Amino acid sequence: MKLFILWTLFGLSFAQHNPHFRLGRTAIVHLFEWRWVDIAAECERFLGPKGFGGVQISPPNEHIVLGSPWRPWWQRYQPISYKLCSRSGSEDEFKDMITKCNNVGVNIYVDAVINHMCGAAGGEGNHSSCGSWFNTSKKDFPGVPYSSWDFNDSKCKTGSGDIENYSEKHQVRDCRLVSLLDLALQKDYVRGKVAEYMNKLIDLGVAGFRVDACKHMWPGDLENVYGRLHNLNTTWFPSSSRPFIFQEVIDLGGEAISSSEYVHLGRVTEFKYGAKLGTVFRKWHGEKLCYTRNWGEGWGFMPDGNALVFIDNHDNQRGHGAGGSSIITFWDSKLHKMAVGYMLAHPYGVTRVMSSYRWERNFVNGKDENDWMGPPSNSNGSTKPVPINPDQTCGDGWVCEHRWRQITNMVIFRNVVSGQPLSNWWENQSNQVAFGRGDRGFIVFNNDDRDLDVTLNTGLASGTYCDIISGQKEGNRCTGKQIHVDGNSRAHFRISNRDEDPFVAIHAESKL
Ligand code: AAO
Repeated sequence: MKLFILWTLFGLSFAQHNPHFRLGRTAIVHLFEWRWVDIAAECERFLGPKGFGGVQISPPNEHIVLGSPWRPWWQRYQPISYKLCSRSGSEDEFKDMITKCNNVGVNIYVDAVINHMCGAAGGEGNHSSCGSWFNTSKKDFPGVPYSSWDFNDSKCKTGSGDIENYSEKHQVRDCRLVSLLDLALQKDYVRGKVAEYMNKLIDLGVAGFRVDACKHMWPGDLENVYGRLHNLNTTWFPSSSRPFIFQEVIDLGGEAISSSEYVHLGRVTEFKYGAKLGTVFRKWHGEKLCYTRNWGEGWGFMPDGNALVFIDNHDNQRGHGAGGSSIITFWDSKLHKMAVGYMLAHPYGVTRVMSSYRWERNFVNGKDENDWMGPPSNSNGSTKPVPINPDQTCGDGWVCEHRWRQITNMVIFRNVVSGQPLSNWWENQSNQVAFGRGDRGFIVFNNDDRDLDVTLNTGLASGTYCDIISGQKEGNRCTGKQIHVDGNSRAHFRISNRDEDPFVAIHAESKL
């Protein structure tokens, strides 16, 4: 019996670490604030053909609508009910997206906001994305329904009712995060409602969840909710597949709650990854790229099999959440391409690429006063479509980092080298490094203030390869630099520090 319990516990939990990527795919893209119809089109015209493994979508459930035309992006982190109509579209559009993406091998991961409902000052009325009425002073959400019984306030011991001190476990989990009404997840009824919402999504065909604000929920409560979840829909996934779970826990060290309390339940966002790699590529605090020789656990990150990694996310690219000023975003495009390239080449973790929209930044005393700005919108507040330009970039303020050639091609690189160990490390004891992935791929970075000119062992078979950073292989032609690998696997690399992209990457399928 004991063995059986152990088996079910471990069997269940470790299964939730698997993203269930299809067709040898390896990377997730966060299409932040995209509409469902645009995601469906993007799966068919771009993500499927280019080998992306999945999309993290913005929360699909009903949320508060704040002002007109104010509508900050973060209104979607204030649930009103679990009905599937949101700024991104209707339930029918949502279903259509899941079907279209699944049919081209691209998984959908839902951003699940289950720690709380809207802010305490949300008021009364039906200013919500499906028009459900609610009243925050009575804590009444008939759209679910939740009533005042279903919230944690009686457990919270702070004067304000909000979290005041992150070094006290109980208040982080029982009080309100920035005044958001905190759900009582120890209650069977609340657990049931949350699981019902997530199961509806699983049955529709999603592959898993980014679970928002996990630090603010007790691991035991989450374990109970996850334990109630259905297996994935067998139209697209093998039978008995558990949903992929990746939990947002910000752990940069020094707080009462650490990510290790959650790793048995699913993967956890490794926030140290982007913060540290940002410091390295910016060369702050004496950091050098050569110090990443033991990148991963060697840098104090969580075990590889538990980590979900990213260079920036929707919070820290605009000063929310955590990570600080070292975070490298699309605003620093040259460094961003290199850092994302490094992440995708390196074997550690399940990788997520950010895809953003541009907003007008307005720094006052170092803080961006426009950090609230929502996605490109029409005058009635509805989100604009994502138009595709003739050169395949996106228009109307959508940045589409995932469509930048260097980043798309590195997503393909990661697929090609999947399963191969890190090999043939080289460095100049400064900011020039190179490494391979077995006999499948090789990458060289020059982040120094001088040129790189060196002959290296690549581990690749002899032949001429097309560099997928300066160009790519098209038919049997290479639109970028060509790299010649000799019979001893050696190749000569020249990278000027003044190059638009001072890195070079080749792989088995970029061979001419
Ligand atoms: C909005 C308004 C609020 C208003 C509220 C309710 O901005 O003024 O009170 O509505 O009306 C997003 C936005 C929020 C927004 C919210 C709801 O970011 O601005 O509030 O929607 O609309 C903590 C959580 C983490 C959370 C992060 C933003 O732990 O879970 O805050 N992220 C998720 C989402 C996010 C969303 C929510 C959660 C809520 O990704 O988009 O909020 O659903 C420390 C702690 C972290 C903590 C940060 C920020 O970080 O460790 O746990 O994150 O502080 O409070 C150093 C430390 C580092 C520390 C950091 C900052 O770097 O090493 O650990 O300093 O102090």
